[in-house]
Amino acid sequence: SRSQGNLSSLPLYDVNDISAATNNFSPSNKLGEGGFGTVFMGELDGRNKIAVKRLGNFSTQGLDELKNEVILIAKLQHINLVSLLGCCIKGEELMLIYEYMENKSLDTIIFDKAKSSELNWQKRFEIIKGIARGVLYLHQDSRLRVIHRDLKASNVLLDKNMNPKISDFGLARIFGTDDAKSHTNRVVGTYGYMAPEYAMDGIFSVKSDVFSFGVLILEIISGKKNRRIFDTEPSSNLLSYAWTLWKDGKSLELLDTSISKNSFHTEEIMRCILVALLCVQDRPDDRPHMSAVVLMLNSPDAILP
Ligand code: ACK
Repeated sequence: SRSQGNLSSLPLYDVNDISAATNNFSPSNKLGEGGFGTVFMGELDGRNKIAVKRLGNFSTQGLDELKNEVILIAKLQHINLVSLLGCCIKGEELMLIYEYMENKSLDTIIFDKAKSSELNWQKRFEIIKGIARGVLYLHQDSRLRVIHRDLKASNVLLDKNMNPKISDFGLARIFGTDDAKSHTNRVVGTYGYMAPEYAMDGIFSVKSDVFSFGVLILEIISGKKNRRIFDTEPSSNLLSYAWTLWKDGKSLELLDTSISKNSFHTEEIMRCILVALLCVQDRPDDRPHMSAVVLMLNSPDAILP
């Protein structure tokens, strides 16, 4: 049963309809830890599979702030964002109910040799483009402008058709204008994906998400975790490095062997790498906006430097 709760338009579910709650969040149903809380597998009304995020104990003020954020996030609807189906409040506890994502997170696949071999280039490219559309939607929706702040492989979930959906908006911040920048003393996010101005000075903007997205592209293509990529070449030299590789035709060295065998897609792969390298530039102003990223990923004729 659901009712319109005080969380504005977000359906409010009865705790008795959520199996994960009625079986007292049994550890065997635990999917993992996400930003702000633990995620459990469950069913809604005994039928539909769901993921329930159980938020930790908050102070009354913390809970209020969180509710505000949830109200905003609930308005975001996009095929490349994990949908928030509703919530459930039990005393001081808040549970968020999400659609269930059969294929779990991207990092469980791309960094696993056996599993990643099933992910051919075409699928990887679709995943990259899907994530890009999701981030673009967050950045450019005219009612709400959201900066995710923690884009990474473990925050991209895959549905049963391997469509990517961005999750974990716990750290997201909402912005009014395109070029707004903000400063925080509490840098949250994941080292290795963080833009330098954010990691060092706490400055975040749409361009800090663009940086993380660039790292994500390189991971999806190479099957290597972010740190390794930056160990090989300093990021400021990466762009010229990619050009050299492209010109010399030995580009595929960087790549996961399972996709590099198929040279048929060389142009697309290199285009992706170039987009990624534009995204991970040190200066935020040098990085493209997501609208340009989506354009470059989709169009063979997009102008590159
Ligand atoms: O990689 P995973 O198994 O997939 O571990 C993480 C963990 O919970 C913490 O985020 C999983 N998870 C989160 N949301 C969902 C969801 N909607 N459907 C399925 N699994 C989820 C995620």
